[in-house]
Amino acid sequence: MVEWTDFERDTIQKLFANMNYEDVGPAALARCLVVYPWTQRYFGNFGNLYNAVAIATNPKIAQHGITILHGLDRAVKNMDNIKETYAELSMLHSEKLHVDPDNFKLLSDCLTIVLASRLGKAFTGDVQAAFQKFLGVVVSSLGRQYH
Ligand code: HNI
Repeated sequence: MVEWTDFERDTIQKLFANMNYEDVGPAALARCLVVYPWTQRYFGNFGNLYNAVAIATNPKIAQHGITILHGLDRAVKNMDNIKETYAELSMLHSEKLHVDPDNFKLLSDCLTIVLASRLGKAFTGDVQAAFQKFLGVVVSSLGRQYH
């Protein structure tokens, strides 16, 4: 069971309340596919992923980036119950999509970098610490149904 300080809770709620999902989600997923090209293998039916520009302008990737952020929303709304909240999504990624769980961490790092670029000075060490802790719980919960 994860303990959250008031600052951490408040920071996570505010970060997501003020986040532009249409910007951050697509940018984070596109970055993940560019920086870690082996992650492209799961998106074989998403059309053109030929280079960084193709990935950044691929509407299916953009849409899926937004879907992922809405997936994170569930954890934001259930910060005390993230493990159970993601039981089904973890099963889906494991048994149906066969996504290697190491990739969750890679995507979460890209999300951090994109958010840092958008927030600039407001992305202080304390804010990053809260965000990384939150993403760490998400990553571990998404990986729980793997065996
Ligand atoms: Ni992920 C589908 C959430 C990481 C590959 N993913 C989803 C869906 C959600 C979601 C929500 C839609 C489920 C449904 O249709 O019921 N994914 C998340 C979250 C993370 C994550 C919250 C981590 C932060 N997914 C990843 C990673 C990969 C990934 C790292 C691969 C590298 N996900 C997929 C694929 C699908 C998917 C592939 C199916 C897409 C489709 O539409 O065919």
